[in-house]
Amino acid sequence: MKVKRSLRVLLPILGACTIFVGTAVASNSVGLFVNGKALSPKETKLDHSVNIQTGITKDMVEDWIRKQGNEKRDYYFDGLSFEEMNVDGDSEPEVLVRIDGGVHLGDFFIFDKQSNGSYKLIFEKPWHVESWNIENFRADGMNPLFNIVTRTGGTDADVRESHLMYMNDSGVWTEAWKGTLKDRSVFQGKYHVAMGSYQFNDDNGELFYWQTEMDASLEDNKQEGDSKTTMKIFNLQQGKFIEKK
Ligand SMILES: [Ca+2]
Repeated sequence: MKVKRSLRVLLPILGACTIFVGTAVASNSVGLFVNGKALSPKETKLDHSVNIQTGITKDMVEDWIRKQGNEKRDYYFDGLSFEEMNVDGDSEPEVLVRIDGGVHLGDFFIFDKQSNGSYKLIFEKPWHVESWNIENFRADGMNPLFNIVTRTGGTDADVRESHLMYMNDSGVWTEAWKGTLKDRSVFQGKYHVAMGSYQFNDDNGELFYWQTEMDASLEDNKQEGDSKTTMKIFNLQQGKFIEKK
């Protein structure tokens, strides 16, 4: 395991109504953003009027995980950070938690506040989550869509993926789409690299995804041969982005 970064300090602030407030996580710094725009400290103060502080602490979150977590192994609580965000249509924030256990190791959880005030685990994956951000697009009537970027891999492989996820009307945290952002592996004595990105067309509800594949030298990472780019289009059908044929 690599040296762990110190615990990131997260402000227990939640967004309300259409204003989304979250903590921008960066090493040794805390910033706030609203709808993707960075806020100055002055603007941040103004937003406290629409936010609630629920007083959730790291110790409380660890306790929930000890009691409700699915994994038999120990969790690496030194790498835990969390953020309160209202991911659905009710008035209460949910708590998104990630444990950074190394480059490719980690855990991801969502806890939902119950009517008796307790928090219930509603989603868990052994994912190393690099970031979670609200998307600037969503289908009509859909809860906010989050881009959750995960990183997996091991010896000779490094994969970064984007999961577009949301809370459906039944309270199930749902993956609407998953795509590769970067996939580097060793194949036939060379690196094989795939780089991808997506964009949503809010005029017609189509999700575009492009991917470029190429080979590179193991010695100096320089490209060998031609690259190949492909494009796919996805439509939202029953809450998931399905490839258009
Ligand atoms: Ca909620």
